[in-house]
Amino acid sequence: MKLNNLLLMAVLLAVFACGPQQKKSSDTNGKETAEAPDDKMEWWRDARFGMFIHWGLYAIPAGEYNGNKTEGIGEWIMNNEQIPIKEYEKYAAQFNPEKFDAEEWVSILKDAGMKYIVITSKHHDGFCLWDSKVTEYDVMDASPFKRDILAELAEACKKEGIRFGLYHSIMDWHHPQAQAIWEPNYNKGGNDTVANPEFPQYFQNYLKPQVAELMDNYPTEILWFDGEWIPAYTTEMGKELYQFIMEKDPQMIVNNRVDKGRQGMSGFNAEGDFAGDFGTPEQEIPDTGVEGVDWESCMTMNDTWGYKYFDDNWKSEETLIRNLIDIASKGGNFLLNVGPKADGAFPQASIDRLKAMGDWMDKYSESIYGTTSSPFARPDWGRYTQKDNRVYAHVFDWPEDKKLVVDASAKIAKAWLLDDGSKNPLEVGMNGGNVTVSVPENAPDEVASVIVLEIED
Ligand code: FHN
Repeated sequence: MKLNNLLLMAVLLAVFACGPQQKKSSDTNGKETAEAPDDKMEWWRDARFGMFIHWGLYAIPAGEYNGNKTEGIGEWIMNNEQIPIKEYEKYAAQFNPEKFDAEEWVSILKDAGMKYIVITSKHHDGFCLWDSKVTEYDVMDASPFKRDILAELAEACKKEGIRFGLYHSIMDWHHPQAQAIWEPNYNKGGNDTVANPEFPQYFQNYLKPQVAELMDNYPTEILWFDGEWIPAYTTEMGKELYQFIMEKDPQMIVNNRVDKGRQGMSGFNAEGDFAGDFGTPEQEIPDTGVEGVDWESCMTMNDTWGYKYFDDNWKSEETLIRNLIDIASKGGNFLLNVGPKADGAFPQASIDRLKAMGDWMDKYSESIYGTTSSPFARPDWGRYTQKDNRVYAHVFDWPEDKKLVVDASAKIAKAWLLDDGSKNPLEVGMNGGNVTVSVPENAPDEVASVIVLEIED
């Protein structure tokens, strides 16, 4: 392994030596117990690939307010276009997604090879996609739709064996005890300047009761918090909220944004004892993972999380497939976002990309599900993943001389093309001091072909 990678690994290990991703758990008194059994993360690690959904009132303006196309991400339109609360609330009366079909969403997700879903129960704008008992600012009371979206989606997931997760924003621009004192002192960048002195009451009497509703009323297995960066929210609150969740369900998987450890978009925890079960790099893939540290890169397909009708900057199918492989090669999960339209339909561009990812996964999911990070240095031609005594070589750049140079440390017992069901062996030899695998002239897959390297015991 190159020196710079060793140095990076040493730095990351030092930073995460006591990080919560080290599978620590707290007993009921909040004291750290010994290494907790790691069963709760097992299915999540094996899954490797999930769907993020950002959906809410912001899909109605879809990026435009008063004729102005907002420059920021779609779900921030209330803040970025300084829409007064009473004005924004009017979108609730328009929220009637007649094309919403939970089973269709889950069918698209499952066909793409995704194993879990994380949907916005409530984003920063405060509007709830379920029938909350602590507010009427929800789909059941404030909109003509009057259907429990989370319940319908959870049921559809259960039918298809898809794990159900919920995003929940700590920051809340609607609740009078949470929002910064922003009207008329409206500010850009959310309510992160003037902390509301009543935020502790919001935390105890609104945020925690809503989290309890999301745990009690739905088969929730992941809680994905966000909006934790505001000064009003403290690390003491973060640890209290994590403990509250663990006491209700110790199997619940909770991201590191429940506390204050996240370091911006890098998503990994700073040094120190912060709560949370996995790191959350956002719109980026870390250069390397860290053994024993769970993490998940969340990314958009274009540039926005919530739907914007004019955001056509879509990533290619090749980029999305190779991102999944790159992330898995580093031992991470990929949470890929869809921003449904106001009518409840997925954008066609999202559907097309998910179909292409599913076609690739139909052939090669064995090299993604249940794998761990590469045992070898990153090759120039692609990425490796590993599962037991098999190393999967994902070849982006097919060798013109039909000789794939593999890691010199690889002791290969047998090699074959993953999509060759008969496992016809490929010739393994030495070529100019390199270990090589002889491959056919044409790559089986133009985006990423996979060769199985069975490693000698
Ligand atoms: O502010 C949010 C943003 O709207 C979006 O939800 C992303 C997705 O992880 N998280 C926050 C920005 O870090």
